[in-house]
Amino acid sequence: AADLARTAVRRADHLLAAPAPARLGDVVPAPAHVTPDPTADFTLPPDAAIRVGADPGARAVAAQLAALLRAPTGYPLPVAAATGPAPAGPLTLTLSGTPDTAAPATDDALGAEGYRLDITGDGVRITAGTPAGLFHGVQTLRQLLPPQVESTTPVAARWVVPGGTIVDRPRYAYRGAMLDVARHFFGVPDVLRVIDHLARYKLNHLHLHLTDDQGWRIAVDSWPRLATVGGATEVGGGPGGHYTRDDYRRIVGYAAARHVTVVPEIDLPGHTNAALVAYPELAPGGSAPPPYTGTDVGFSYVDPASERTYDFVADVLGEIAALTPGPYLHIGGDEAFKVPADAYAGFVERVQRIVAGLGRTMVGWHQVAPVTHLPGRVLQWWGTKRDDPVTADAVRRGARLILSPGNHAYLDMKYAEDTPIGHDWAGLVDVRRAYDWDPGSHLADLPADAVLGVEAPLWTESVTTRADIEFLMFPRLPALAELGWSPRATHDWAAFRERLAGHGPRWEAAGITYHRAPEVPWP
Ligand code: TNX
Repeated sequence: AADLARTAVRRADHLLAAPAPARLGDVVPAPAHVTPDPTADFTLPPDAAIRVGADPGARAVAAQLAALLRAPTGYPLPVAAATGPAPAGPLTLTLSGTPDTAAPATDDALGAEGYRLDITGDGVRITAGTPAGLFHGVQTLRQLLPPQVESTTPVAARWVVPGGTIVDRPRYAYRGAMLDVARHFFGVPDVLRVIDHLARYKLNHLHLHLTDDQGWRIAVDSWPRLATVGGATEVGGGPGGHYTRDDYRRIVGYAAARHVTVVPEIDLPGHTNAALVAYPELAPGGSAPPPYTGTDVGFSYVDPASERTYDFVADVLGEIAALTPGPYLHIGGDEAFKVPADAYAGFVERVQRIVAGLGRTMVGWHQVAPVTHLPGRVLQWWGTKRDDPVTADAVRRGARLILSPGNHAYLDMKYAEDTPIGHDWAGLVDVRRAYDWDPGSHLADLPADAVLGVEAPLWTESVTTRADIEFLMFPRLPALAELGWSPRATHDWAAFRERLAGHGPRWEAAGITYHRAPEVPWP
């Protein structure tokens, strides 16, 4: 009865709330092309059906759209097979043509992830060359519905979407976030929820920092003590934990269903204290260090002079690659302060051949830049300056970049002096700072096409709960997502903060914790 009463109150609240129709351009990340038609708003009728063709990927997106809408509307929303060349709406998903991934971002070339959204008085049609494009189109449609669409229980609302056409595709192919599950361990449900957050803002890569001094978080059959011993610690002395192979498969599968690619990181040769506790034979000198639960960096490393180390690397990366469908293996490479430069270079060169032998592309933090390297290598740049000659030189030698400037993209930086968790070594990163930089021109002496994309890392030395994760991600993750997706011509802080403000009620309805940043005009 108490539940019913609460539901009744909630319904009444929503009926009283002034209807705030979204404008067609009120989308984060900002779409490439928006053509509103105020005469063509569409209202979802209770008997609406979703039409979709035979392609299994498209049908999966239709099922996701139905699930998204059923919860708040209470409508049945059957998914019906489209018959004939022009299936009748009101909600239609169409997979059209072949994706032309090489074409420039024009209206008629939607590329691998673009979509077209047509809203008229009669219905809504999403057209794309790929299921990923349809999925991104659904995320846009979701934002154009009233905020109550985020409710997980039925609410009374008028389900109106603004009329017009959006034609949209991303600026960069790589748009990601990183979660450090090593400093503090986060279980599968928390990771799946982070994937939902990424998908909502059209981010398409989840980088999992799986190993560090304080914990090893993934089961490896050939070296079982890595997880059972190396996984049993975390910052602050908590119990830690690790993913079984099935856990990891579940994460990868859930991500794939949301068009998110998992990028696993095994941090080498430094940041390896947990591995050394589990297997002292990997340590220089061969003796086990004590487990580490503090927050210093740079003191540990696997012995680059020992053949056993390369057996370990090949076994671990082989097993991880077998579980990971995506093209990337991230080998870390940061802050190996105790390893002399030539030994470090030799180690990274050998590891990158192991990665290439597994048919994967190596990603490393930009500390690997000076090393000679195989074609296609990706560097993740986390500097705080506007120029980096060593990285620029690596780019001239063929490397490509993922940009994660610490003073703009790091989600573990505090928003302000009084932010209760987080770091400040790269400065304070408020929402404006997270938004006001241009990946295309941020680093000097780089050709624009060297930039593969952007990523927002979240290190978790001070992050212990799901609410902590969300508090640091929202609203900075949407800011980063817009830099990765939207054409530079749409970049405008004043407009962005208005659009962002409209997401506060959505996050509240979805139960997402966020920082009510003072520079955003929340309703
Ligand atoms: C530097 S950024 C690190 C991490 C820390 C982080 C804290 C990078 C590649 N390494 O080990 O967690 O600073 O902000």
